[in-house]
Amino acid sequence: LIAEGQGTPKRFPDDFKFGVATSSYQIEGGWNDDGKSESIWDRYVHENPGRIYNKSNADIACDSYHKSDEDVEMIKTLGVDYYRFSLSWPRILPYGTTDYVNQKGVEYYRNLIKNLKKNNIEPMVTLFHWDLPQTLQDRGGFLNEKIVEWFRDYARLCFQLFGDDVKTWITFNEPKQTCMMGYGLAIFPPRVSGHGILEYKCTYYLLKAHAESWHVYNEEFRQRQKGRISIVVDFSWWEPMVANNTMFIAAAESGIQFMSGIYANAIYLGDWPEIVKQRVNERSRKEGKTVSRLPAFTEEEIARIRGTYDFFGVNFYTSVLAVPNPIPLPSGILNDRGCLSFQSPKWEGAGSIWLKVTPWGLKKLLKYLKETYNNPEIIITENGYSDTGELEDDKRISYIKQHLEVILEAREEFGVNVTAYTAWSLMDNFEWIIGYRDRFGLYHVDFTDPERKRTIKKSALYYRDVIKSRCVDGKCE
Ligand code: GBH
Repeated sequence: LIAEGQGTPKRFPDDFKFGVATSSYQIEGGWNDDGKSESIWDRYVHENPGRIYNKSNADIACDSYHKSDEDVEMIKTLGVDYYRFSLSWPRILPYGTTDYVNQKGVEYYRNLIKNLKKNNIEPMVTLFHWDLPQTLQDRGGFLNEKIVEWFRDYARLCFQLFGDDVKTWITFNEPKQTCMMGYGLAIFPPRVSGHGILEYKCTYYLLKAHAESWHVYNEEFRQRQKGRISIVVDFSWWEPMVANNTMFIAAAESGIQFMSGIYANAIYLGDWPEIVKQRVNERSRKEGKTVSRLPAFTEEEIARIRGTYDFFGVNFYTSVLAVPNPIPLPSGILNDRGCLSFQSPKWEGAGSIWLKVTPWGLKKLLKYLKETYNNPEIIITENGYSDTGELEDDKRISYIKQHLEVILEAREEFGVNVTAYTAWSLMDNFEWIIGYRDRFGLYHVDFTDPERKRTIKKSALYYRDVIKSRCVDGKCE
């Protein structure tokens, strides 16, 4: 029954968990229903329609605000152990702070959570998946140190409200998109150009906000609620473009540290990654600055942030090739990192230009995470494939299958402690600035239909069979 001793292990152990994910802004709609206030994404898409593919927005999206019962039915069909979704901060706290709680918003999530529990699906809840209340943005957002309190208080409220039923919490999803994309490269809202200063400042406060929330959970809730809480960092695998060349190997290490390690190091090991400190401090000096562009953590801060995790949440989609970039460029995180990234034209593509199919990269990444971060328990919190929405989505099946295979291999060959896999996404949804063009769903959503009709795809049936059989082929020979 089990392919024991036949090379690649094909079967997942019974305690390995499977899930499926979404996020609030990408699916809910109901953007101003029942007292919800604007998030920075609402503001951005309304004021800059031209910056979103096809001028679309997520005012209605999948209309999950009115269809969560149907969503739960779909999740149930998959047979997953858990559903990863996010709470909309401005739906719960329209003014951003806990002075006023929007009961209608709370009720929406209460019903969803109760409904999941009733169907034996564990909720895995992300507190922040990019939709900051606009009112907090108006007060500086992540550049105001008060974000640490705002977020901590919002987190505490959520633990109070939902913590009896929610046992897995995630503070921030992909801090890179908030800090580097939002306050550095200015591609995502609030689109502030950071010039190698603000993206680091944002990261500094975000890490403190994460840590304070972890401490609140640890001290005030853990004993009674018995759950766990961590952060989710997105990693691409960085492969040296030239193997066995120290310059290229160093470029890859710098790339992964500046793009991802910077959000994990303080939490899992303490302080910024060494290479980030070295490079930014040195470059700041050369620029004639008396203070580094990278905020320095005090010893107290390092101690307070270190260890604020219960598992390692990682989103993985793709890989890049690293090339050293010795040309000194103006300040900015992409220049500080001293390397460039490319993707090989030989790699199989997907609907999204940035997404190339590289399961081998996940295998290498899992080994790297084990070795770099002291062998933490790893949960793959997102992994998925985009296309144009076909129902016979064999390429998505192949993508998921290949990634599940390497997870088994990494467990077996390197002893990596990966305990769960989350498919992104339950259904086609608002893919940020790409609008509804790139489809990641296991279910198709018809966005031209006022009912937002959902249709099951072949990949959903495949995933269901994997979960049922616990084998990547969907059956165990
Ligand atoms: C995740 O981001 C997100 O958590 C999720 O919300 C999203 O739907 C999903 O993955 C699929 O994208 O436009 O060329 O500048 C994954 C990381 C970050 C990859 C933003 C694409 C933009 C590339 N994504 N990035 S580009």
